[in-house]
Amino acid sequence: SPAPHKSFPFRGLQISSFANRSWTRTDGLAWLGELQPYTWRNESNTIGFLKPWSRGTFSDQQWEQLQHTFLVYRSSFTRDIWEFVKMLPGDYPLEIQVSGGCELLPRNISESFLRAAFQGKDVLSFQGMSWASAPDAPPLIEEVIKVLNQDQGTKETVHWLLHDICPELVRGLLQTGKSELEKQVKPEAWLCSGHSPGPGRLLLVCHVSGFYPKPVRVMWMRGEQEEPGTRQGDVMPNADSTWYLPVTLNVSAGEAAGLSCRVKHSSLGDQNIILYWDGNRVS
Ligand code: 7LP
Repeated sequence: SPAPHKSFPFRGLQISSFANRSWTRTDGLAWLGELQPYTWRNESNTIGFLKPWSRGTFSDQQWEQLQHTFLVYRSSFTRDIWEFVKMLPGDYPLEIQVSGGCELLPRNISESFLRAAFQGKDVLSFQGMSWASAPDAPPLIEEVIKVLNQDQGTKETVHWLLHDICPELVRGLLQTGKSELEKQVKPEAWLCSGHSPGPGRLLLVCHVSGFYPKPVRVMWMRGEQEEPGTRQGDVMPNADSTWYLPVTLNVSAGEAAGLSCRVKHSSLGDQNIILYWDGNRVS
């Protein structure tokens, strides 16, 4: 298959909360670009497929093996942390986040990573063939790393997951999920004036909505010049899995005439949307 022209990073996330000596839960989820193909709730013993294409090109048997690997991992991880807490100073509650994934690059190269955070701060990562502590990690992490690095079997499994399984999974998902991943939906745009920021001033709002994928560029312009005061709002989700973005400009009422809003989006090709502010409008 041809090299993908856009990149779709794959990342798996694990969120583990240890409230006290007996209460814990671990949830997992995974993203491919801005789509979420997998979920794994603490209550479930199987990874949930959220897309019709989540199986990728793996066989049922390959999925069973992966499923089994992750099930063993989840219970071992929980037991490990309980052991570490007995060994080390520090107390509950504990919050551990693990993230890992890969991205296919041109020329059949792929890049992988795996790292873990403790109480919201990066503490360790997997580098090459072993575990390493993050800069500024608390000293107790060195003890954890010593123990982890003695487990050759786990290091080999992690290496296999990161460098063999992950890129192969992504290669399959790019095929089975192609049409959804490459979906393009054109934005609509309209102009409004917002709450006046003060006497004699206008807040011009350029609303852009209904576009997919997420990257978009919206600028307030005077002729061919971008207005320096342009302020991007937050990109917000619509209910139909498209995006919405408001972009504002604070101007004196006298300077509003001659302004326009320009929208660039991949779905539009070279045809930008350009809307002109009507200086005579009443609102
Ligand atoms: C799969 C191997 O996460 C993220 C994906 C990692 C997949 C690892 C695995 O499950 C555990 C079981 O190992 C035993 O059986 C294996 C075969 O099934 C092999 O034979 C292996 O040799 C044998 O030991 C193993 O128990 C492992 O330790 C599970 C957890 C590994 C792990 N570590 C990284 C994240 C830890 C972050 C801790 C941070 C922390 C800790 C304490 C306080 C603060 C912060 N292997």
